[in-house]
Amino acid sequence: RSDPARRVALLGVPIEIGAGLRGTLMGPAALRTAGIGRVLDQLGFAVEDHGDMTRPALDGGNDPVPANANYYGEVKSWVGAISARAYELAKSGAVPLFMGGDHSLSMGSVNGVARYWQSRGKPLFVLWFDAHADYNTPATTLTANMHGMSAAFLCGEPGLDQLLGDEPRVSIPPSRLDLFGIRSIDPLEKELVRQRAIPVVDMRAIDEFGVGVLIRRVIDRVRAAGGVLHLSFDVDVLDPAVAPGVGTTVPGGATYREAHLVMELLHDSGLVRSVDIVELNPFLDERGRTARVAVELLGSLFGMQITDRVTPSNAVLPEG
Ligand code: 6HN
Ligand code: MN
Ligand code: MN
Ligand code: MN
Repeated sequence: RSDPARRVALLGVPIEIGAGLRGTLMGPAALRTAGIGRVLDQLGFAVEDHGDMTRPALDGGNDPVPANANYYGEVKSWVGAISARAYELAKSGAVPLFMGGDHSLSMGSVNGVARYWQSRGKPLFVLWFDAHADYNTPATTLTANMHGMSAAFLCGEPGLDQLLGDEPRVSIPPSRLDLFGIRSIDPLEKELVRQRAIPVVDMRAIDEFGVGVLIRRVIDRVRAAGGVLHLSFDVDVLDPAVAPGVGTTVPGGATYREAHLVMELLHDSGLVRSVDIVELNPFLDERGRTARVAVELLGSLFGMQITDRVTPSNAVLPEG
């Protein structure tokens, strides 16, 4: 229990203004109600619940507000504060689990953990498990919603350059971002993803080759580089029949088992060091179904198994 990797630090990040619909601010409460703490505890983790962040005061900075970035000032106050918390939690040696909140929170969480791993000289890879690419900038967006810009921001795309305030900005090389499960991408966003040569596993690839082969390929790349992995899990990657409680449903998503297999293989890899769970909107959910599924999937990510057995020999082996 003193092994740091056996510690999970929960942090609620009740942000909702990055999305087009209100309600994700209830996400952390729903995840707790669905039993996230209990599940991790039963798996043998020491669970530290750091509570919910409070809405930061509006940043006094007087940088010009970019066009096409809704609630820029509010998102900016959140993101700088989230990044600072993320850095500290990663440094503490626990596995931070950032409970959103909309996906704009990842601009802070990933930046903060990336800063920590940079200081340790370890390459950080980011697995963006999402129906969407979130690779818009103020120049490409059709909605101006900032949750659609997080991945692009993290890869250093221009247009939101003062967003972190005093917090140092760490850019993720586009080759270390994996867009996984996507099926909705805007025209100029698609062009940018192509130009940057971002690794993409879209739903068609999952249908053709199977999710197991494709996630193993991601894991192998991280391991070969001696890296660690951040999972940014947008629950809208799941099929809306499985996870109706999200604001931006897209048909044709991951099935219940496809998503579990991703989580199970990620667990077996031993490479995941931090996690976001985002876009859960309890206001749109049906009898807590989506919150419950999200917690079950996090259970698999942290080691819940159907039968306790070693990973089959065609799989990557756990680290260490
Ligand atoms: N998410 N591409 C759309 C937009 O508004 O830019 C959707 C973004 C969804 C963002 O789900 O995290
Ligand atoms: Mn997203
Ligand atoms: Mn999404
Ligand atoms: Mn499928």
